[in-house]
Amino acid sequence: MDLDWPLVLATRNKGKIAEFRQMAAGFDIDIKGLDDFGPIPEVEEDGETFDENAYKKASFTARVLGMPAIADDSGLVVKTLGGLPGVKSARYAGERATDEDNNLKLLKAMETVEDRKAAFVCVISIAVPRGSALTYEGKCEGLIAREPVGDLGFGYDPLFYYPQLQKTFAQLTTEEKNQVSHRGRAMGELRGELDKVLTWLRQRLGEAF
Ligand code: ITT
Repeated sequence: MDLDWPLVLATRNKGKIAEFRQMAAGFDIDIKGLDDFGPIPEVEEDGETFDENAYKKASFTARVLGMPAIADDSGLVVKTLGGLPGVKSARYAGERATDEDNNLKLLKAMETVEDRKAAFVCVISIAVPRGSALTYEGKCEGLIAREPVGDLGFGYDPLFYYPQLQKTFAQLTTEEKNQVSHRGRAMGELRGELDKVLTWLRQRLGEAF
């Protein structure tokens, strides 16, 4: 696939950027993160669903930068915690929480819980400076481990045990994780419609410029 413009990933999360870059390896696409553009206004992630937040991040960034943007809103949904940390996954232990703070809080909340079922969810939204956006969703089911295992990946990866591979996500290489993860699956959906996406983008950009 060839794009005549850079693809802006509306994220400052280095773990996400690394995974998207790995997925795009082999394609001639120039992927940029928000940190490549210097200071730009922050979008408020106050939506109640992954869908809403992904759309907000993608369309806000596309408008501010005047070029197409792709955003990922994702998180961990734990059944026995009523869906928490959910859309608040990045800020579960507080506004400035680190991954370690969030993992500790989750372990504490799950201390006496027997049912460890959880799912990672990812919604990817592609937006242009004006108008609607396209969205793709991916989900991956697993179990919350009793202690952190592995040091790869980011976020809740050390606590997300994937039974099919008998490993946590933090024990998988980026390539291995992308093959089964929520983000990899959402991107798989997008790739399945790539021709449609490119036509959609070219039409909208033709109108915008
Ligand atoms: P941006 O909004 O800048 O993209 P963010 O980290 O704030 O970065 P989200 O609001 O989408 O992104 O929150 C996602 C959080 O969910 C992330 O910080 C992790 O804690 C968790 N998460 C999402 N995908 C994950 C993955 O693949 N592995 C581990 N944790 C993940």
